Amino acid sequence: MTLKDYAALIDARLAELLPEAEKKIPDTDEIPWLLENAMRYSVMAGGKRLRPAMLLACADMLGVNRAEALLDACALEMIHTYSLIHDDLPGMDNDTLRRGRPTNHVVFGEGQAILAGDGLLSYAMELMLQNAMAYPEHSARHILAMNDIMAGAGVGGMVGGQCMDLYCEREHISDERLLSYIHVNKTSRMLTSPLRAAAALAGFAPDSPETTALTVYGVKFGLLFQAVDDILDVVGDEKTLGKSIGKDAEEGKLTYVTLYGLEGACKRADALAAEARDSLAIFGDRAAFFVKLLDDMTHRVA
Ligand code: GRG
Repeated sequence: MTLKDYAALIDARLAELLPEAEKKIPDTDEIPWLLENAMRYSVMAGGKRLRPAMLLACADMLGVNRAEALLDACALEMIHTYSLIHDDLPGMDNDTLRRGRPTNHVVFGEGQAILAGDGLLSYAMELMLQNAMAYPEHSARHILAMNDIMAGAGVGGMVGGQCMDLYCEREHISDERLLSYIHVNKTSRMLTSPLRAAAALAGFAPDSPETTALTVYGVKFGLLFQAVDDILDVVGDEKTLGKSIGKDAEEGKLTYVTLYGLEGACKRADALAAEARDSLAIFGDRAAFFVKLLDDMTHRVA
């Protein structure tokens, strides 16, 4: 299975979970049409489906029943999409283009966009809980997986990273240790949690050699992903990327490119890819998807 194959599986399930809704007064317990359509707008706008594909590919590698992992994978993509919607708000990055479309607040207004993000986060949690309840024989594994996903997305994870990012920008702080905290938490954690969650679903303990190796891969992969993101913000094509470019320089942000220069950032990305590849040794040939992913991400244009 390739990244595209996994993305197709996830797209199909997400489309079922967030169907197009008609305008009507909602029944009690029903999602209002407006909220459903605002959530659907951003979730179904495309996107690489990287995080949920990593969860499913890792589940496959470790022998987890794919059906048992699919809802968690969709939930992860919903959480990622919520973070993009909120990141684009005027109070944060104030962006008007995402996934090749006008951003959520441009179409639905700021208030509804905040709610679409909130809605995706809480809907994701509901779905993961429902999934856990459907497999009572594996409830401990599901709780561990949910913990990895929510901790990666949460206050000591992505939200914490975003908080320090806004803080550094506002206060014009360029501390290297804070930058490292921001990159690891804002970007890497959401790319590590899919792997840790899959390992949890497979029955591996959080401190097992397998989970530890996957965590190292996730962190390195995330930093590589961020380095390439920073490089593309300088040399990428807005149309291909589907989002605004040149914003980092415009806002005077501290990035891999400002820190190491363009060539240095490319070298750093190659080094991170090599370190991530080494961490997969424990899985041998079974890790082929993740080896290829490093190559795909290093050379991505979107
Ligand atoms: C608002 C809590 C909160 C967090 C925001 C997502 C995010 C954190 C910031 C976006 C800014 C940014 C460029 C982060 C670096 C990496 C990243 C998350 C890129 C977007 O992910 P992709 O490339 O997007 O996987 P697609 O659209 O393919 O899913």
